Amino acid sequence: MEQKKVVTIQDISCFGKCSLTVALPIISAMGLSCAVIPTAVLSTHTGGFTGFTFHSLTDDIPKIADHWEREGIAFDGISTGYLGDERQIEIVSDFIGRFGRGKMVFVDPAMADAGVLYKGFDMDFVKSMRTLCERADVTVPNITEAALLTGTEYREEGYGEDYILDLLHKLVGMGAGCAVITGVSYDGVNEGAVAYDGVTGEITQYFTGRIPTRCHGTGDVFAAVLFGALVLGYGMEKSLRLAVEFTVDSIRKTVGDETHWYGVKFEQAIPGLIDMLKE
Ligand code: PXL
Repeated sequence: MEQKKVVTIQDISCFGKCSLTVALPIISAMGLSCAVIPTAVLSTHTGGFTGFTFHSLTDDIPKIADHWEREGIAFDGISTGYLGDERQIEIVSDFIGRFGRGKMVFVDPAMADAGVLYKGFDMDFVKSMRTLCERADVTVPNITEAALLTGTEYREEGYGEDYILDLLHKLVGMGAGCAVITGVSYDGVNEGAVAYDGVTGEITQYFTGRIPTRCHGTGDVFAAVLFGALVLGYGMEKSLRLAVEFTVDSIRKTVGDETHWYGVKFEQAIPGLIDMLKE
């Protein structure tokens, strides 16, 4: 049987476990053929490191697209993650226009967490990211990103279902086919993700025991599994369960190891992910 083929478009942070160095191994382990477009090369990610290098590959993206078009290469799905600036978002949007017709377009607006934008981003960047989310079949912001994208007040805790549903309705109202908000905890005891399908109106959610810690790169881990599972044809219910359980398992394997502050040990959770896929 022909193998499903996807491309993921995000940076390579050479050290630090996020974006491509997380997406590629996870998507490959799920049995998909995963092509990449590295949008930039950084010596490390920008969370917790200072003095990192940043080499943009924006101008290579149209050339890669031109070559792939000449070769007749096509994909079953396209996912995007951390992007460096507004021009890069525009060029990635153009790539989606050329390769994404009728395919799954999955956008993780990786730009903020815990109520604050990542280093180097401002509200113009948010505005630009909104245009990418508008054309996504599935977009997966955390609460901070969803609040920024929709111009809604950010709430760290003590919110209820109505707050999350309001964010989801606004995201779908912008044009996203389906919105999934990650890192949702109503009671501080359980944490998970809530999805709203703008076409069917269906709400799907999956929660599991919350581990009270913040680890870098967990949004990228979650996005890789959810994207892979949806392209493989699993429904939202199973896909959300796989993504939440794998993310939590990666965190569980990391907490308590202070030498591993820069990312999660997702590698050690991969055998469990493969078992869950077979269920
Ligand atoms: O995990 C998201 C991410 C991806 N890539 C880079 C980052 C971050 C978050 O800080 O800095 C370069």
